[in-house]
This record gives sequence, structure tokens and C-alpha cells, in this order.
Amino acid sequence: MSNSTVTIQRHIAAQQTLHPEATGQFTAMLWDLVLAFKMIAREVRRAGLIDILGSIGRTNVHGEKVQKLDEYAQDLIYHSMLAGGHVCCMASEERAEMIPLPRERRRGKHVLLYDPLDGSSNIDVNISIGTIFSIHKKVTPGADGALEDCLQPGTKQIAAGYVIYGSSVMLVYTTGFGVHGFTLDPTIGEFLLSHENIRMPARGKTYSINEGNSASFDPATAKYVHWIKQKDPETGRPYSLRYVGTLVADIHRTLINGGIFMYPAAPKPKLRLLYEGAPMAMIVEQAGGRATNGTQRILDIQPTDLHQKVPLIIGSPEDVEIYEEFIQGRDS
Ligand code: P6P
Repeated sequence: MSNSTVTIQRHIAAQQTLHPEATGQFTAMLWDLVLAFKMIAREVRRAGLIDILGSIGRTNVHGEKVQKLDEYAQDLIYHSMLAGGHVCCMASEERAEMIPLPRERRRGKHVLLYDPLDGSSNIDVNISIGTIFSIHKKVTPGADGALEDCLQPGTKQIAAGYVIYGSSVMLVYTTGFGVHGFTLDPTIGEFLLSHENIRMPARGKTYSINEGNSASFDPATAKYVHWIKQKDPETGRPYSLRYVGTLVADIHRTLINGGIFMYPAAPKPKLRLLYEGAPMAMIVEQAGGRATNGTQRILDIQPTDLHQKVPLIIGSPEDVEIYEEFIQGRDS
């Protein structure tokens, strides 16, 4: 049992002192998010016991079946942000358009971009799922949020994080001063600091990619995946394949153990830049890792659409650099 008594609330408050310009709005917004995460965790844990498993028959903007827990998580985060009054607008994987605030609601100076329940296709088979969030400052004049406030490059994020609902529930976040992990102690309902200042190993021992798509990989990715499986003790090869099919779970393993995760351009990009690629890239870079689309740093990409997809190659710096050599034709 952890003997940590550093709750995430205390940690967030301490992080605020690192941001001289902080007004407390940002801290309060993170606290509101934490409450929503605790309630989602409770429902995920109960999902096997009460009738919220299975699809509600609708599909989201990407044509994916919407699971009941998706809608629950979506609504919970939305209403938690409305109650707090610290955002001017939001964007979610579950909503086609930018989410404005109702007229009567108090507006704040932050923008929340989120995937309320990542990996929802794994809900019914009890495989880890997650929530991903990205926070920006409002950049347009006036009180109401605008699309331009959502379409900011990843370098402008003021915070990013994820929750993984797995064997334990963990919240991992950064405000630009390192990456910190908290484990939910359900007996007291608190996220307690369990992984302070996470640093990603320079190189790992696993590669993570959907090998089922290998017939459609671009030649450079196919060449890299073939190379990583060759026996070469000096470079720690062959790497082991680990692929959960939930981005949060695959990234969390890569963050802690090192290695490389790839969702490449071929057969086609699937991961969304705003609320998957960019927040994960901020977290991984803050932990010493790298995140690219193969030729460009993820955080430098200027978004043009709320749900635009990007190839995502992310993980230990040495592993990602080698992949980039293959993609750029510089491999030995
Ligand atoms: P594939 C889950 O549906 C998701 O959006 C990510 O969480 C995950 O990394 C990816 O899709 C898995 O996609 O095509 O390998 O099943």
C-alpha cells in the first residue's frame, strides 16, 4: 500500500506556484477534471455489474459504435466543466463540432480538448481503457470560445494528461514541469502520488504496432518492423511485440518501460491530433521521449480540423530516432 500522502489536489496546487501568472482558475479546472475522473473510474469499475455495457446503437463522428460508458464519460466531463466555469469552449472525440457553452454559463479562459473514453471497443472485454485531455489558453478576444482557440499547435498546451482505468486507476499529467503519476486509492477516493517525475528510458525492449496491418505498411515502416525483429544482442533485438489496442495503455507502458509505439500513415492514420497525439506528445517529451509523424514533431503541427488524424510514432528517444532514419531513408 502506498504511504504517499501527496494527493493530486495538493500536487496541482504546488504546480500552480511554478506558474507565476496562474490565477487559480487553472488549478480549479484541474480539480474539477479530477472529480470527473473519479466518477468515471467508479462507473468503469461497476460496468461489469450494471447494465451500461454494450453499445447504445449510435455511432460517433468517426463511424465508431458509441458505447454507453463513452456517453457517460462525455457528459460527466462536459457538465463538470460547465459547473466550474473555467472554460470558454471544449472539443471532444464524441462531438462533431466545437462545444460552446450555454448562454447563461460563466466563461473562463481555458479550452479543454478530450477523448472521454479511449479504447472503448475494449470495454466489454475488460481490457484497460482511458481518458485523454489537453488544455490550452484562450487566444481569441471576447468571452466566447472559438474554433481558433481549439486549433492550436501542441506546443501551446498548458497541460496534458490521461487516466488509465486498468488493474489500478492511474492519472498521469504534466503542466510543463515534468510528468507525474497518481494512483487512485479507492478506499479513500484519492489519487495519491505514486510516480513522481517519470523519466522515459532512452531505449526500450518492446515495439507496439498493429501487425495485422503489415500487408499495408509503407515500405519504410515495413523495413523498420522487419529490422526490429532481427536477432542482434548488441542492440537488444529482437524487441517483443506489445499491443493492447488502447492508446492510453500502450503509451503508459511505453512511458514507464520505454520502447516505441507506432500508428503509421499506412494503411491510414487513425489517431486524432488534438486530443490524442498532441497531449501524448507533450507528456512523452516532458518525460524525455520523442513524438513524430515520421517527418515532423507532433507538437509543431498546426491543426486545421478538430478531428484531423496524424501518423503517430512515439516513445524512447533512441527508438524513435532510429525509426525516423528508416522513414527518411537514412537507415544503415
Ligand atoms: P487499431 C481505440 O479504438 C483507438 O482509437 C486507440 O485507442 C488505439 O490505439 C487504436 O484505436 C487501435 O486501432 O486499428 O489497431 O484497432
